[in-house]
Amino acid sequence: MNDIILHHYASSPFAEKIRLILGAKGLAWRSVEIPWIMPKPDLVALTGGYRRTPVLQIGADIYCDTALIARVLDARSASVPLFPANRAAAVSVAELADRDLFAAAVAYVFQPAGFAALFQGMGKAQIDAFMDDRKAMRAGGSSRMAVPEALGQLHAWLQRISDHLADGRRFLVADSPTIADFSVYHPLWFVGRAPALATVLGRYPGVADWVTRMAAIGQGSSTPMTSGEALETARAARPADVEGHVWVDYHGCQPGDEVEIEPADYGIVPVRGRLVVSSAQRLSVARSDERAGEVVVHFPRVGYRMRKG
Ligand SMILES: N[C@@H](CCC(=O)N[C@@H](CS)C(=O)NCC(=O)O)C(=O)O
Repeated sequence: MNDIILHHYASSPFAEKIRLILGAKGLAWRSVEIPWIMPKPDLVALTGGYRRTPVLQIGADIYCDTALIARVLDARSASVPLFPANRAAAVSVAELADRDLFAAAVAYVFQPAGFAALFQGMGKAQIDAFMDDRKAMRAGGSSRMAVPEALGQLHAWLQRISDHLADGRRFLVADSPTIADFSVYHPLWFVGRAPALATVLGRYPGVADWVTRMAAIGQGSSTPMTSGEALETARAARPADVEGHVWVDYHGCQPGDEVEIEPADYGIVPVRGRLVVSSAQRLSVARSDERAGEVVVHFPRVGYRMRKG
């Protein structure tokens, strides 16, 4: 009932961020493979609309976005602390990397040599479906940058990381990896999946060594679970993570108000429910689903917007 269930697919960089955190913390997890394009009916039954990857489930608590998932896992295991209090800047580095370095890495890989690696073994119809899905996902949100811009930004990031590591430190801000390391790592891991393009990393040997160190953390131990079993697990459980959060309100909301929450950048699908957590860092709604039962869907505040009514 308390199992850590990760809904993800192998080639997702943000999922790799979480898989590696699970590995670093030595947490056992259940692995639900989700489609990498819409429709994702079983995932959406749990989330109420949120479609991005990955999503973490613990019983009837559903956590969206790796910024929040990382905090939940950090609360679950103190080993390899992701948010050391005396290294608060790690969070800002992570947010920047999740947004800007990720955008640059994806845009850089989205060129013929990258497609060849990414779409290996796939037919034209599947590739077209993927491209259409991502175009639709970005409608009304941020668009993908052109390859030359992406390459320029990637080099700027790599140079900065290289300079930062030049004093011989093993990880970015502490003696062990923090959220900053995991967030900087996953976009570079994605570039590494396209060998013809990954040569760009070779020009920064200090970064390449750090990437090797991060990769060695591994993904911990997981056992497969079907999406049907995950839905059953949610249905059989009661949401547990709604107590003990101090109510912090900027929207004029009371507990129980009907609200909609959605990402502010892309994949903008509102999730509707009754607001049950409104804390400094988190917004959570309770909702009822025919197949998933009574669930609570949790979002980080940063990067999301909420409407009343
Ligand atoms: N801010 C989100 C971003 C997640 C994200 O963009 N994930 C990508 C995959 S790496 C995605 O959702 N792609 C579309 C999809 O999987 O349907 C997070 O940290 O979880």
